[in-house]
Amino acid sequence: DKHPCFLQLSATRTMQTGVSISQIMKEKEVFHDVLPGIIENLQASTKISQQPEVAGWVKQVLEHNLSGGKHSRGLITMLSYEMLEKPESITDEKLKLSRVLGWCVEMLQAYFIVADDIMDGSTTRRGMPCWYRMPNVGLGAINDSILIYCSIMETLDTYLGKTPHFVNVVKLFNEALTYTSMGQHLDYTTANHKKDYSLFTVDRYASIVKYKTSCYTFRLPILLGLSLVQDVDKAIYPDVNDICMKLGHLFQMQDDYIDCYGDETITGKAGTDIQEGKCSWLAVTALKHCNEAQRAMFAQYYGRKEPEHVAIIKRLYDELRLPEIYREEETLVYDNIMNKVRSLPSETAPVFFYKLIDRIYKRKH
Ligand code: DMA
Ligand code: MG
Ligand code: MG
Ligand code: MG
Repeated sequence: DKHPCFLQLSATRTMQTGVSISQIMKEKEVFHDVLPGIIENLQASTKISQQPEVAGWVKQVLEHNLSGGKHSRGLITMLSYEMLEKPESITDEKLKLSRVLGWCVEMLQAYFIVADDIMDGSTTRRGMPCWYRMPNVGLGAINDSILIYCSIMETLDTYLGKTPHFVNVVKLFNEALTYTSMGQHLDYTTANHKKDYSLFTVDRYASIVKYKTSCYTFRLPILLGLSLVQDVDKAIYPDVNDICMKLGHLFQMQDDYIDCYGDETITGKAGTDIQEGKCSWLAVTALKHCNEAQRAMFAQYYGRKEPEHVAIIKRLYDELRLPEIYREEETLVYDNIMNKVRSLPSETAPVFFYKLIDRIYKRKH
C-alpha cells in the first residue's frame, strides 16, 4: 500500500520553510472558483428551489458568512488531497471534489461561528458586524445557522451522493459536529463558572481546545482530503491524529492571545474573552503565574463587561509578562510539533505538515 513517489508532487511545490505568495494566491484562486457553482446548485436544489424567497435568503446567508477570513480549513482540505495523493492517481474530478469538500468545511465553520458569536457576545467578525447583529437578522441567526448546516448536507448530496465517498464523508462531518459542539459546551460552561477559577487548569484548557477546535480545524479537513486518496495506508492515522491535536492546540492558544493582544484591523474581530470570563490560554497562564494578591485581583475583575475592569485585567496580564511567556510557549509548541513531524515516516508526508505549521506559526490573524 505504500507509494514511493508519494511526495514528489508536494516536494516540487513547497519548501519546508516557506510557500511563495504567488503559490498561495493560486491556491486561493482555484479554491474560490468553485464557490459560485456550489451556491447556484443550492438555489436549484429540489428542496430549496421550492421557495425562491428562502433560496434568495440562503444565498445571502452564505455570501455574508463565507466571505472574508482566511479560509484555512477549506484550503487545508483541498491541499491534503493534492499533497497526500500520489501524483499519478490525482484526477480532475477528485480535485474538484476536494474543493467542494473544502467549502463544506468552510460552511461548517460559518455554522459554528454564527452561533459562537451569539454565545460569546461578540460584535464584529471578519471586519463586519457579526451575522446576528446585521439588520433584519437578530435571533433569526439561530435558524440561519441551521440553514447553513442544511446547505452542507445538500451540497454533499449533490456532488458526492452517487460516489463511494459519500457515507464516509457524511460520517466525518457528523463526527466533527459532535466533537465541536461538545467542546463549545465545555467552553461555554467553564466560562465564569460561579467565579470558581479552580476549574481554569491546563488540563481543562487542553480538553476544551481538543474538542472545540482541533477536530474541525485540522482533523476534519485532513481526513476529508484522505477520504479521496486511493488505497490510503491506514498506519498513518494515529500520527495524523496526534499532529492534528497538537496543531489545534497551537491554533487556539494563538486565537486566545490574539483575542486580547491582536490588532483588530488585522483580525477583523473585537475580543470578548475577558468580558465573558473565558477559560482562555491567557487566563489559565495568568492564574499559573500570579501571587495571592494578583489572584484576588483577577477574581474581582475577570468576566466583567465594564471597560475599566477589562483594562485592569489587561494590565495584570502585562504585569505577569504574558506576551513574553506566550512567545516562549509558542516557540516551544512549534518545536515540539516540528520534532514530531521530523520523526514521521515518508509515507505520512512530512512536507504537507511542514506546510501547515508554516502557515500558522506566528500568525497575527
Ligand atoms: C472558536 O472559539 C471555536 C468554535 C468552534 C467556533 P472562539 O470563540 O475563541 O473563536 P473566535 O475567537 O473566532 O470567536
Ligand atoms: Mg467566539
Ligand atoms: Mg467561543
Ligand atoms: Mg477566540
